[in-house]
Amino acid sequence: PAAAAPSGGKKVIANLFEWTWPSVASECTSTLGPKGYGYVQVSPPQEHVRGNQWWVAYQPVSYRIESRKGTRAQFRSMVDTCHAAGVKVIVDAVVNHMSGQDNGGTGWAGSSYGHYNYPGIYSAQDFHYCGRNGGNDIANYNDRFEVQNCELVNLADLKTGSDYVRNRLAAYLNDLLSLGVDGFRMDASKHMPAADIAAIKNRLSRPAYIVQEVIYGAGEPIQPSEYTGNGDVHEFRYGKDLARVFRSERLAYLRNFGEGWGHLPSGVASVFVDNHDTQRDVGGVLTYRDRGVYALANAFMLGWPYGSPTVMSSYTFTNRDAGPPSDANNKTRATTCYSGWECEHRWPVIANMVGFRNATEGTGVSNWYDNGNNHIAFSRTGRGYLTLNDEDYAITGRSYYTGLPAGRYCDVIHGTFSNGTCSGPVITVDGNGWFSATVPAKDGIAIHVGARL
Ligand code: AAO
Repeated sequence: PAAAAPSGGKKVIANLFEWTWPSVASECTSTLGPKGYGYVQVSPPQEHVRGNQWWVAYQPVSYRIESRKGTRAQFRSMVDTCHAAGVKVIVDAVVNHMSGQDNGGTGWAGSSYGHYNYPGIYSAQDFHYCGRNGGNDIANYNDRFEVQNCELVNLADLKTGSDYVRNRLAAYLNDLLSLGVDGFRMDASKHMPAADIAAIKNRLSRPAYIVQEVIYGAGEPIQPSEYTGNGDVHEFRYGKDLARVFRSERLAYLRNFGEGWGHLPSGVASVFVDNHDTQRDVGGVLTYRDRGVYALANAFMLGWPYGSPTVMSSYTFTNRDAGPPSDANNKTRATTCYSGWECEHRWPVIANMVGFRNATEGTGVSNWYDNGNNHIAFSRTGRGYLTLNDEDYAITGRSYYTGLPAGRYCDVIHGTFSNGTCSGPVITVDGNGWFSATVPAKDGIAIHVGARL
């Protein structure tokens, strides 16, 4: 399904949520490329309704590439810059609906529109009107018809079953492909039948990576597994389960994390510790607010061979609707990390574990060890070794069997490897594949063949 994934396996995605195009471009060059990220996922680029909230981007008004994130020229230049840095670009594609404004208005780039009228693009006949719940809104997720024919929070629901709408949506996506885009996150996929997404995908001018947003809901009739024929699907259970394990259960339970937990098949699962919705609306996931534990959870995700991982990059917020820090509106200046922008993708543990992921791609897990509680360790056969200690105490002086070639390895949890040197502790693996070390409380050690001295 993921026909356009780069050879040698799927690469790590950084989700630069709400970053402007010039900011994304400079981050590709300075950080994403050098750290080995394979993709950047960017916020919806089409013209949207006006407002300061982040979610205005999810209310399309036209398909002009003209938005708070930047102009078409800036978008194109960003794609080119990221490609030059070895980073592919995934666009958050809002194709299920248009705006949710009852009285219409003027879009970001000046296009006027009505709730069910987008001049030159869509008119009244192109939308669903389900006539339920005192209007057209979805109320009952246990009703398939309603979820796919009513409106998600008042957003004018496109008739994705019609040829006209399919062609128009494909034209938008093909325009993005012509600008060099490599893939799409299909927003609100649950609200479109899988066959409609397939029909749009079939109209694309070339293969593209597809990942669909279908939030798993226990007992709901529409299941994530229905969509795997089109490409990858976000596995929302992953972040929820991982948070529960770190917060109130035992890391030892992770030994079969993924399919063994009823999650989607690894080859089609898109996973993350949190995303822009879960960090706001669904209690219980780990986020940047959890600092060190969040870094450890991401280290596990990147170290564990299940699914295709996305690293979330957020901005600090207290109000769920609040847009990003002010420099998002300044399209000429780079986003400033650590001043309102959390930049989790730059946190040393997370960024260095991207290198671990790349160095261990395609290998399985062996030499699993756990203490029955919150200390775990495993090899990525012949390529790397990760141990995490989520106990409240240090594990001192234990020996670990890695099966790795003898040598001196950079501990990439505590140091960065570059130009043959390690800025942190060096782990020595002996001729039999063992090393001894102390793992502090709430900490870890990671070594891999790509960071060997
Ligand atoms: C804004 C205003 C609205 C206003 C609207 C129109 O907030 O008041 O009516 O404008 O003017 C984003 C924002 C919205 C914003 C919207 C448009 O989040 O606040 O509305 O832009 O600007 C469902 C969908 C899923 C969707 C999610 C938010 O299935 O596709 O709702 N996510 C995407 C984007 C999201 C975006 C949109 C879609 C729209 O990622 O950012 O909205 O483009 C259950 C169901 C899920 C359902 C959730 C929430 O999930 O299973 O399908 O998601 O409920 O309704 C546990 C359960 C799980 C449950 C979950 C959450 O995990 O296991 O079943 O909790 O409760």
